[in-house]
Amino acid sequence: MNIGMDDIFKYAQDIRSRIAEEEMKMGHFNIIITGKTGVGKSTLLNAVFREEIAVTGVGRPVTQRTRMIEKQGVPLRIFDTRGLELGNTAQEAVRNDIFELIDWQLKTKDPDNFIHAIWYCISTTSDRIEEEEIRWINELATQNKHDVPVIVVLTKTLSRKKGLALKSRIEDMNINVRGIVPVLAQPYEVDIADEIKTVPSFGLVELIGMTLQVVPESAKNALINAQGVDMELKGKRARKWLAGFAGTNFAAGFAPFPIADAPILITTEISMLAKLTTIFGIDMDKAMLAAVVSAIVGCSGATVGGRFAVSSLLKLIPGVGTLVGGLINGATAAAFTVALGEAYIAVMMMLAKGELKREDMNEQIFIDSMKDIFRDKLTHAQLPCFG
Ligand SMILES: Nc1nc2c(ncn2[C@@H]2O[C@H](COP(=O)(O)OP(=O)(O)O)[C@@H](O)[C@H]2O)c(=O)[nH]1
Ligand SMILES: [Mg+2]
Repeated sequence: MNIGMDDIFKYAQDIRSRIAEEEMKMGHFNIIITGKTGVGKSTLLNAVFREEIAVTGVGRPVTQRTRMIEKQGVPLRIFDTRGLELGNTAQEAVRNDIFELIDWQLKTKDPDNFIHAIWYCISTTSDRIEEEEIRWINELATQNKHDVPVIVVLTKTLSRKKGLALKSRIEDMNINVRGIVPVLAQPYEVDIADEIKTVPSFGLVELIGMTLQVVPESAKNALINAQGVDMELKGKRARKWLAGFAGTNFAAGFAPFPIADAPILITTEISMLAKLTTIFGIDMDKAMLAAVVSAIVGCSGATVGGRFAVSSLLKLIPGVGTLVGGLINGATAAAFTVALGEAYIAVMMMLAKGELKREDMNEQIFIDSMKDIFRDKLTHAQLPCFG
């Protein structure tokens, strides 16, 4: 039996709907970012997160001096403060705001509202660090009621040496924060003897790694999804989830079913693709998902091979040979599903790294390379032994 593009779009639609459900379930990573105006908070946010959130995100005031920025489809809420550079009264107001915000979110009793981390930004370009500011950071770190971890971000670090020197000077001031990370969020251009040199950005992967260590488990998936600097982290998380998934879904007790009745994607596989997309944090629209499904069945024409394609793919799995009695058992289904998940992760990785452009996904070259990856994963699949 053949399947047509209508069927493919129906699968794409199903995956899309499941992605929306998974996004709802995932919850948010909630972060306060603070520090004086001009230290580079907006620049940092735009460099770290996968969407230009500080520029395009709509901020709504949550208190007099704090606004909340969020963006549809990104599991992230940023609380951005203003006025720290102003006089004592304004500073006092910002401080009260931060404590109140932490308190207020806590009182909702909904963990999805809790503040998970605070980034306090200090510019490395300022000549001196004010003891008063360090005292305040210490107070923030030790006296907030929910033990929200504070990380000091040393922004605009043009010289790593200077950044590290500043870091150890702050450490010597007995500050009680979870970490101090020098970063340069955006490459910096300098004129040296009439020549323009570029200082490359750095420190962002370290900042995400450190933040990931100190936030609660419930916020980790949202953070990994929302960040856009460490793609390997996304891949690692997705693969880890995938490893646990197959074992629980196709274990002993899985009723073998005839290949003649097999849909191109079973419900479990649709759920898997949705979950992997949400862990990774990538915007896969219907057309892209349709391209992936087309690639799985192996053709891009109006009518494709359907079940025949799947059965010939199954035979690639070592040890399966000819399908006995035309039945797919749990082990075969597991191996097939894991290979599909791995191929899908590989595609998301290529998209995230810019090695694959979304507009190229409808091209034969994408379909061929997805097919190759999938076939390779199948050929190297291991049949799990259950129970
Ligand atoms: N090249 C470069 N410029 C930066 C960096 N961080 C901040 N800036 C510049 O410093 C200025 C203030 O940054 P901004 O992010 O608006 O600071 P905010 O007030 O704390 O949000 C802007 O002109 C930025 O372009 C950086 O990492 N690299
Ligand atoms: Mg700003």
